[in-house]
Amino acid sequence: MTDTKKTAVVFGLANKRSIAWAIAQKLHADGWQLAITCQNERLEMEAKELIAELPGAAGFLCDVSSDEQITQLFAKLKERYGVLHGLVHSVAFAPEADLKGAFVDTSREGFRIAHDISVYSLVAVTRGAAPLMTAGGSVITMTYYGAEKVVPRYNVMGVAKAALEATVRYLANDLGPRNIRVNAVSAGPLKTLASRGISGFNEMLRAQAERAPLKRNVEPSEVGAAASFLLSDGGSGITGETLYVDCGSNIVAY
Ligand code: NAD
Ligand code: 0WE
Repeated sequence: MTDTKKTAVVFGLANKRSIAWAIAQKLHADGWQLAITCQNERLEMEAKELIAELPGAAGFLCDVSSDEQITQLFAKLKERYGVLHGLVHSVAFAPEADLKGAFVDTSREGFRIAHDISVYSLVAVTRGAAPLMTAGGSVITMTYYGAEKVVPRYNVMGVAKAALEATVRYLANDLGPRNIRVNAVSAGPLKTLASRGISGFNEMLRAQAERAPLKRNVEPSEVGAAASFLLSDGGSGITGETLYVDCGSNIVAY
């Protein structure tokens, strides 16, 4: 039976609030076999307990800034699963100093790191996964509205997300002939490790809910559901797209 299951690798699990966790839970409920990766040993402790909640799921370590770790991970996945059908990229990082103050003050190193971890990593892991996606595949990444409109303090991450959305289109064009689809999910603001430290984040959530056509903030489970749709056969005609899961916020001016 297990070899009739589709297999996906998920990048970006840190804790129970991670978007990667909401996506993994939904994929597991849909019957996917999961390989879930985590950045380092420090985060692995908590991640392991979560992964244990999903029977059949396995945990791996992979720092996406390392080509060597990416190569080793996909060698392990090839050995264990043979074929991959899905990939979830839910990873971003910019140095804290570059997510405050003015964008014009972004350091060369902060710009490089933000783009390396948040954008290039999608290219690197997709290249690693593609040879295993011999029956076609679906890749998704997580983006945010700050890619297209200025969000105060999102700064270099906004520029990185713009590059990420363009990267999705170029990857989709490259891999389409192999029936590998590549899409982005643009989530409305959610309370996670990556957003908790942002000053004024609660105020942002409140203002966003008021403006949104659905008059509320998005739930992690709704992001998980959209991700599972794009990974499923239901998404078979969709590639290179950015799908908004934001209670409609992006369609209104104010
Ligand atoms: P999170 O902190 O739970 O997830 C970010 C993950 O990136 C963490 O698991 C972290 O370990 C991982 N990561 C960072 N550097 C890494 C590296 N070098 N190697 C491997 N992994 C690394 O926060 P989240 O909010 O779940 O973020 C997930 C994705 O969703 C990000 O791309 C983020 O930009 C995006 N997103 C978040 C929101 C939001 O409001 N929280 C909204 C839209 C999009
Ligand atoms: O993509 C993100 C957050 C990404 C992120 C968060 C951090 C905080 C801790 C990347 N790098 C770091 N580095 C750290 O040191 N989001 C979409 C959430 C988010 O972050 C914001 C937001 C929103 C929304 C930052 C400023 C303004 C709005």
